Amino acid sequence: MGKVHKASQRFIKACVHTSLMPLLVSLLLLLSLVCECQGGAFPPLSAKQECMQGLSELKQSIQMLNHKLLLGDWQLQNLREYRYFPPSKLHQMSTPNETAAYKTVAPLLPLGPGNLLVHDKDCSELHDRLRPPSGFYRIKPEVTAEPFLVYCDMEDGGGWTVFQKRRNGKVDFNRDWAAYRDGFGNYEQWNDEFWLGNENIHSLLTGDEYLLKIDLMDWKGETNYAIYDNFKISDEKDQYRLSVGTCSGQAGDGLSGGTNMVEQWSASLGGMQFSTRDQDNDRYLQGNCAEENMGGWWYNRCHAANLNGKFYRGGEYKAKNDNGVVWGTWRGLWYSLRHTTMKVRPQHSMDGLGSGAGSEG
Ligand SMILES: [Ca+2]
Repeated sequence: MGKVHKASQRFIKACVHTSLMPLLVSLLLLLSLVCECQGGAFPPLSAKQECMQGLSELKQSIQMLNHKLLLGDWQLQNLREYRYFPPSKLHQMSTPNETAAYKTVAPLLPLGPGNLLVHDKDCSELHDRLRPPSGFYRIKPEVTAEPFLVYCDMEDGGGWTVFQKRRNGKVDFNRDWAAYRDGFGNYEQWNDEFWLGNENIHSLLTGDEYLLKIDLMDWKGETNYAIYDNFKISDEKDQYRLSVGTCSGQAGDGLSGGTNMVEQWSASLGGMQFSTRDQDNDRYLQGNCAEENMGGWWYNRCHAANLNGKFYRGGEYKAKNDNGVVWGTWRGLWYSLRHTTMKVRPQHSMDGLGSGAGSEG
């Protein structure tokens, strides 16, 4: 009991310090359970067993409270950091509906380097550890690499690390190799658009087998999705070559061009290297797919899916090339989607997979 008692005292001090009184009350209840165990109400052997069980529950409870404390610290830090965040700026940047939705989103974390310990290699670890709401968090996929900020989708089964998001066309996706390598876009509001960066995505997918889920929404608000297992991209030396496994989901296998062999010959993206307007690694000899389709992508000759393409409002569009935000096996090559999300989660955490309806996080 001595060690536990000292630990409890330290913890009680911490609780009082951070005003976590309700947590303290539950801790005390557990402490009293341990004391009852020692009161001799049971035969000697049974009493010892009960005591050990109580102790183990107490330890678990302390661990859980520690996690809550950590999350509380993050939130407190965020409040301090953004106390003077001007509401007028929010109104300028979004419609009233979007502003209302923003208020329900998770707190932001400070963007600067430094004082926060980063525990998690991806959003699924963070989800398992703390069950926080969707929002921006810092992760550290590789021990030797610097942590970076990502959007974690904690709906739809939870634990999704989001690496691509289209919502409103505010961010230009027609960018060069360096931009796609390093990442671009905004990381502040729930509906901000971004590309996490090929280097970060590669780092994220290293060391585990990942499931890729692609959430789509058209301009009528209808949603659909595709899931691929064994999603990987290679490193920059190999031009971030795409590798995907089996496809499932209702939106069709856009990354392979569908079931038609002829289309697959030109549009199957598995095995393709990444191309941008200034780095043509596609199989289209007469030109540069990235230039024609206005985005960085794993083009073949060229595609049946172009989620980094040009953002057209309203859906159907006319252009010289099928360069919209396209998922051909669902809405065709001449329909540009309104929302897209590309996100990953380790395959071993499949058990909690959501309905497949997707989330608008
Ligand atoms: Ca070419």
